[in-house]
Amino acid sequence: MVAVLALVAGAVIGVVGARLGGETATGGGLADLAESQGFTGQQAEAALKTFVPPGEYDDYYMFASGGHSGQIMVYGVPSMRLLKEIPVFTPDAWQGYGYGTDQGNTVLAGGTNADKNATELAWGDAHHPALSETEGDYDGRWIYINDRANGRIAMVDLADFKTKEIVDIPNVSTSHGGVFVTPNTEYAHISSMSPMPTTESGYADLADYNESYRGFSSWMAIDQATGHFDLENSFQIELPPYTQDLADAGKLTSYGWGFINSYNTERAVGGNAEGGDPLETGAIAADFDFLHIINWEKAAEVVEAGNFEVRNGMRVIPLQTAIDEGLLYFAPEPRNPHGVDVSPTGDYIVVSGKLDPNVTVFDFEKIQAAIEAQDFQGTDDYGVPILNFDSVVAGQVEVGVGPLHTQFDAEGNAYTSLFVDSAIAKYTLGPKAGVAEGDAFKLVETIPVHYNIGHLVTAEGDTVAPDGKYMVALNKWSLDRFPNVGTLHPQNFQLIDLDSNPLQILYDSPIGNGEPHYVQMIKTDKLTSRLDVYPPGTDPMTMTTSEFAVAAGDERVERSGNVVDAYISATRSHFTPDILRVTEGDTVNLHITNIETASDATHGFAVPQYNIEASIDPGEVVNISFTATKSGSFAFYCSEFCSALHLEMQGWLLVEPK
Ligand code: RUQ
Ligand code: CUA
Repeated sequence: MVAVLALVAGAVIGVVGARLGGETATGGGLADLAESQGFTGQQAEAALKTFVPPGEYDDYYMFASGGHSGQIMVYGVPSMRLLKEIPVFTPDAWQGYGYGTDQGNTVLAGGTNADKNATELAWGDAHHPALSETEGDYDGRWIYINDRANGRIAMVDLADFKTKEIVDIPNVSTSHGGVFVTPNTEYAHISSMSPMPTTESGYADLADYNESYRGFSSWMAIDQATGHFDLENSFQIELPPYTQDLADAGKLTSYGWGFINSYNTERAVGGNAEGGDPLETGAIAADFDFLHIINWEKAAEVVEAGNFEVRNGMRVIPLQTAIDEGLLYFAPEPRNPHGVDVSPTGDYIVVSGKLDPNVTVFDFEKIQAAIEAQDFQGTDDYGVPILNFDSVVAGQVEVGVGPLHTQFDAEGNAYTSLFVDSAIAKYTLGPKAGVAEGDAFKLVETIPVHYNIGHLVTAEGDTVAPDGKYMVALNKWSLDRFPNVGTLHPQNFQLIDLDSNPLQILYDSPIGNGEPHYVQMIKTDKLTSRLDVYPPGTDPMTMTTSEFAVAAGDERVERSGNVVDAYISATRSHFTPDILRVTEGDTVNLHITNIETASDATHGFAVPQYNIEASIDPGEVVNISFTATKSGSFAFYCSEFCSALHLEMQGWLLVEPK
């Protein structure tokens, strides 16, 4: 299909009609069809470039953060078809996540850590997804995503597209854009956004902000066999109380290093009703904030050598130790920066400032030389050395108003979203990205998008080998682009053809859920660990055979005092046993095995009045524990339309009154 599209790309519609016309039922009618629909040649071309014929697959998966919905949405590119929503921080009834199953409930509860005095959290603000990598390239094993609201991080297993773990990050309360994985997924990084008191009570008055509040850069070690977080081998680096924002990992030449933007290095705390200025006024007072430059490889050695403190169960390198050991440096960056993105070769670190029309490109080699030569312009108030700006900058490009985030292609170009201008700027990087000296750091073109773009993504754009081909603009406003659906408008993903010259928008995709923040795009065929069907009796939480699995013929109910354990099988179109008799007040443990082996033969399990709903995929074992608090006769049923006799797939939970 791609070859056909490549053939027709750039052709005028008449040529398209001539080439394909003989094969179509409309007989030479493509040009006529386009004309009768009122399409321009360019629009007809765009339709052909995004069309994926029924039954064929997209070239890419796009994993989009779901924002307050707490989910990850999976799209196909270039069709922009929504393939799935993976529930992460919020319950999802269809997938039985958070409605009574031990698996879903345990994962969701994983983030409600006592050290924050958190009450049970029923939502998360899913922000920045990070696909796992091997040698700086997506490997399709896992995806990590943070909860901006509550400072948590989750792991989704791409074998079955299910959330397997949520952890609460000690010493961190909120986390915005500081998520990335290191090039071999040694660590998933997450930094704090708003600094928090380091006092024992977790409280300190804002008058003590400078002394008591601190930020943290967290390096969550990843178990290479399972993708789970390995808290014992994780560590944090204490940071000054600035607002640490977007972050990215060094790669290739800058392997072993990480970069975090910051703003509000002024340490404004607001107080506009207490005689002070609003936070925004104080936070933009200085001309420069600080790019944090962190040597994580060396930090891991410092921790291994025992040079850390344990705070709230986490190994922490205190700020002074980080300075003494040469783990942390600052470079000035134009005020209130937003995105920081490392180029594919790892040589350039691109910073965009919300309030500066330029992107500033730092050179990693120059940073290393400046550190070596102690080429500092001073230190910040906490003693962190600040590198000389002029010594570490490779170039600046004036791109437009409100630059936010940057992505890359394979030809040495960078693409930066412009929020205020509602546009994307394409420009060249420098010689280390293969650009001739005379062409370096020049604006190539700007394409308008609709409207108020936040992030953008190019195919495999965060790897050492971006594909180019497609770019998606993640627009916060859609305004007039779609028929009115009320006062809350959808957001708008716009697919852009990176091979067209000038850049061309191919497709508008309204997003009726959200709000999406960052997305990543990976080649479909890289997800080699994908399961189609679980091996019989699998517990998805461990991906091993469940101790509660049953085979056909082994179904049984065991009682011990007031505890009832039922081992149930599900197959088209019955549960065995299909009558469960318990007494009011009993503890009921249901262990349901879907004994089907056929792909897609999923059954549901819903119990009226008990808020129980499970999805049991073929081969899967689901455990449901509850107390039979309500007496009565409850007709449980399979909630997935599984077969011709799906409606007959029901049974009785009889709770006899005490
Ligand atoms: S950053 S509100 Cu991803 Cu532009 Cu977030
Ligand atoms: Cu099983 Cu419906």
